[in-house]
Amino acid sequence: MTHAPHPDNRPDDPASLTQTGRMLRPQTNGCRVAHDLSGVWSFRLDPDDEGRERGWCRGVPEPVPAGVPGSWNEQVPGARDELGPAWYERRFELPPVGDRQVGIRFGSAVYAAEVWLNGERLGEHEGGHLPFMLPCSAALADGENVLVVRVDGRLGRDRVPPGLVPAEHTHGVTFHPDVSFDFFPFAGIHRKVELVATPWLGISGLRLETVLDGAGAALFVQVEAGEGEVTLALDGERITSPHRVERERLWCPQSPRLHLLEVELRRGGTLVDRYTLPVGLRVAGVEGDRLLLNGEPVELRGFGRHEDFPVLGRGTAPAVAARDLLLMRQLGANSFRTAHYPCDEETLDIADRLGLLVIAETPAVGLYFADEDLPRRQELALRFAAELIARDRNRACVIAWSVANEPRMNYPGAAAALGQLCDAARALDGTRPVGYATDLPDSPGVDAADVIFLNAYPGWYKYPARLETAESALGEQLDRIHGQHGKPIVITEFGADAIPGSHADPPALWSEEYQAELIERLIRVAAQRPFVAGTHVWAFADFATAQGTHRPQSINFKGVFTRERQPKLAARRLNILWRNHADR
Ligand code: BDP
Repeated sequence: MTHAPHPDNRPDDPASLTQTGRMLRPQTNGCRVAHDLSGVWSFRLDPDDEGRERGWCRGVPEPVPAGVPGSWNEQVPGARDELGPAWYERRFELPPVGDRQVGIRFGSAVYAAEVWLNGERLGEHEGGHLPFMLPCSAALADGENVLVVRVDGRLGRDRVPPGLVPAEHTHGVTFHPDVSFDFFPFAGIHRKVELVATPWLGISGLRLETVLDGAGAALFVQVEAGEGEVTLALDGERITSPHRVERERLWCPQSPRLHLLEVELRRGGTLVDRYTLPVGLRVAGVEGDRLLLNGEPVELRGFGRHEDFPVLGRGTAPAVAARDLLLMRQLGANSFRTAHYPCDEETLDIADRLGLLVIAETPAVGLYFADEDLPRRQELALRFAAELIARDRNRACVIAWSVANEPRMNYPGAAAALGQLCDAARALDGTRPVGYATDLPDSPGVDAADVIFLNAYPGWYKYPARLETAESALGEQLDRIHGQHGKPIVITEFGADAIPGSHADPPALWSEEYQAELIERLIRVAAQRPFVAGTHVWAFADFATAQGTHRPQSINFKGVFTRERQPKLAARRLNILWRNHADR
């Protein structure tokens, strides 16, 4: 255990709080304050991008009310296809923060945010779906404070995920707005905003690692903190690092036990800081062509899941997350992928509690490797992977990292770029398998992954309406990939669109029967192959896309549930297939 002062953790160093914010999620206890600023904010679109010049950073004129968290697109009438910039304002009275360093932490602003407090610029952050903290002690006023945020959701080739991408680097479909990925580019402040007060030179970082050790496991705890004495307790009992635990206390889907870890920092006998964290102890890894959890082969059954709900857009709500994850458990699923970006932290809290195994994905969907802006996209993809790993590395539920989804592999530099992303993730966290979801498993680059995450659509994009051909095609593809690489394969996407209420006997494309039948058949094909370590149906629920001629109602209907979370036939079918698994 180390508790040397973190070099960044200096009271006068603005980077210290940024770093702290990334690594330790805010909490309120006797030493810390996390004051939620969610609620009704003031909002104004700025399509001509004139707000900066007009000084809106001091207060937004003629705003409309808007809910935070939430996307603006389905919330503000007429704003559906507007991607910004837009301005948000929130006034608040300073809560009693005492003599602590204060920052403002955003769970996610899509795509880029610039922040002012009382007219003073606090900083900016690029990239959605990941938290950032901006120190603000010096800008705070005692009474009313005016917080202003400019959010820019516009698309660009120099962004990740990229937009406005030339057709030869996309799947060849045209959307409005012009995205190269298959979901609506919702914009806004999508997650909690908190005013965070923490002790100066307090606890700034925490890193946990569980290692199998004979009949049990050892938990290693590394604490970064200012000067002083650090103590640890697990479930109320003092421990030191490493701490041995018996096998029955390990976390797994059948028994998602969480233990309360308490970290305290004292100086001269006085309590200076305290941080608590519910932790699950478990070990994830790969051996040969098997994916292992706590040293035993594990099979993932579940879904790819978007954060998407009517009116909220991509704004998160714990009730929606709870319903989704409870429905997954009810069906007998044990896993999901956070496609195609990191999910909200409260969703991961629920996954930890329910024993769901999560493949956590970065926002790098639709990467392409043509020269234009390539270094910038790669730099961002690397940065976002690092931010994701810093946020989620202590999570029991997160068992693997996916560093990209369906990168276009038609450029010579593609394989090397993917290799660099996988290596970077492994260097930051050597405790979880790394991969990327690919629809092109025969391209070079696949060997960079520890697990092959395969997206495959036999019976839909390939061999549509031909159920038997779809089965044999998937079987052949799986055997070929396995023969070439000898690694475990998780089928991270397969499925078919089903328009809710559309029925056909015999099953036909777009009907609920066809979707149910195809999913069942392909799961059976996978089940015959022990090296297939999982099947994730695409998708958990229907979700909004940009407008395009191949997306009726601007919805991707591959959900097993509707966008409102009502079941289609496939949900019942999956329940029958999955209900007898021991780790339900
Ligand atoms: C895959 C993509 C996913 C799409 C899906 C589909 O990874 O984002 O939504 O296809 O077309 O290629 O439904």
